[in-house]
Amino acid sequence: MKIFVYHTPALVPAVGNPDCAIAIDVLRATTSIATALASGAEAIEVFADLEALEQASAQYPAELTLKAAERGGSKVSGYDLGNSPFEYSEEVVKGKRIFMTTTNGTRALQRVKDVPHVVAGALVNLQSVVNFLHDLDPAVVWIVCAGWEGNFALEDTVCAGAILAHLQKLRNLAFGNDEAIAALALYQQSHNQLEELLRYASHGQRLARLGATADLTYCAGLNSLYVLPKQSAPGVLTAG
Ligand code: 3SL
Repeated sequence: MKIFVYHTPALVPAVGNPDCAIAIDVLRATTSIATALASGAEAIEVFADLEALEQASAQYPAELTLKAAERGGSKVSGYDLGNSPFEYSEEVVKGKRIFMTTTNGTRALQRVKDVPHVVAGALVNLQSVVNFLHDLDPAVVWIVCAGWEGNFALEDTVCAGAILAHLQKLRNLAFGNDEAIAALALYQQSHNQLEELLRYASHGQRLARLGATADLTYCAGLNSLYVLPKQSAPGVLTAG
């Protein structure tokens, strides 16, 4: 298995044929997606922009639908949900299809939607992702970090490194690029201080300024959920 890590969706090569892609947005989109599916949501459908979300959600029965939108860390006014994992409780999301757009995370998922196998990864569901890769044994994997508005984000890269570190315990891996080696080194250096790293990261500081410090603790919770958000149709994630 050969694994490439990309720090942002823009760094993903225009051509290439991976067998599998893992999209990561630890703060907070893929953490919230994992939480929603663990809480019994029927599916999460992801969109890069509000217009596409509105068009698609209008085709779906309103009583089975929730619309989630985040920009700049805050809920977009008029939407049912923002992007805090605490909003995705069983009472709120069970049986619902969630139409979601976020600043970076849903765009990372959109970027890889044509790859044969797509999964959303976060620290909270790390082992599920590792087990999935070990069982599937794809020849080429892209780990695509959401980053923040085109820039590197520590929390996503450390999660990429965590996947590599834990997968390496199960099998031999080939590193496809230097970013993969750097991600592994970041995780090896900081695996005992994941919450501190998230608080230190620029987006962690942005969320703290918005009052979302409990989210940082939650998003740093390694393996707190056993759920695999897996693409079942382009842009649609269900519990695999
Ligand atoms: O960038 C994103 O997609 C979000 O996860 C950002 S936030 O954590 O909701 O601010």
